[in-house]
Amino acid sequence: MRFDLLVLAFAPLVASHGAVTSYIIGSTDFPGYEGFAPSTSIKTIQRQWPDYNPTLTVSDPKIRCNGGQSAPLSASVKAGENVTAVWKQWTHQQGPVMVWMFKCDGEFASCSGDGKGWFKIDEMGMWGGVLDSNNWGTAIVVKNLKWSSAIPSNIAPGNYIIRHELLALHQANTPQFYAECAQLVVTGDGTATPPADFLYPIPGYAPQSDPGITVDIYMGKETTYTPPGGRVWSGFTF
Ligand SMILES: *[C@@H]1O[C@H](CO)[C@@H](O)[C@H](O)[C@H]1NC(C)=O
Ligand SMILES: [Cu+2]
Repeated sequence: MRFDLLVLAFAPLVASHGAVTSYIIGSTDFPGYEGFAPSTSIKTIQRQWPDYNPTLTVSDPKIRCNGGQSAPLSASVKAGENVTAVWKQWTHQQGPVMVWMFKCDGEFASCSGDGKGWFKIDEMGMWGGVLDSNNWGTAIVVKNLKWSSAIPSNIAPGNYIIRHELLALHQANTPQFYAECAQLVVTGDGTATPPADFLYPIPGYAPQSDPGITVDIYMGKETTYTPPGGRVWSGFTF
């Protein structure tokens, strides 16, 4: 009886949300967590996360990596190469995709992602002028269950956290943040680092009242949308 109730309680949540469940770099697959069981998982490059549930406020520490603090492995990627995140399931078609990085000072084990060090390397908001549409980055994730981003080609090598964020806006004024992180060793002979005005803290990369976060997409008034958290850093700043 209890068991049935639990199943009923969890089924809709599991069916309607999602998380990054693996990564592809070059021709290599890097598994992430599945089945909400980090403690019994094989070792991964992904920071552990407990469930598919959204984070509801931009100031919640869980927004950083869905609760994950560290991972035993890391993946090597050349500057300029693509990293593709894979979602086993995803259903929300309104809201931006944002991909962030954070440069670690040293080892991953002591790199928590604290401070104003997060910068965007990729994003897709909305196109076509109608917020209540499926012309959104997250709708592309529904279709492909993948998102591929290039690591800036001239970025300084080192240890980085990569963070894939889906911000679901289908509930008016009730944003849902879904973000997972993985550990990357970036190689190459680049020297670029993002200037201060591209750097944000996570949690707290914008106020909850940011129009890119708290928005009623059904109001029919707005025709443009700007993802929160500033501009994408391409690696080249002139
Ligand atoms: C690599 O990432 C860029 C975006 O940064 C994207 O436009 C391109 O399609 C990706 N390439 C592949 C092969 O997925
Ligand atoms: Cu959901």
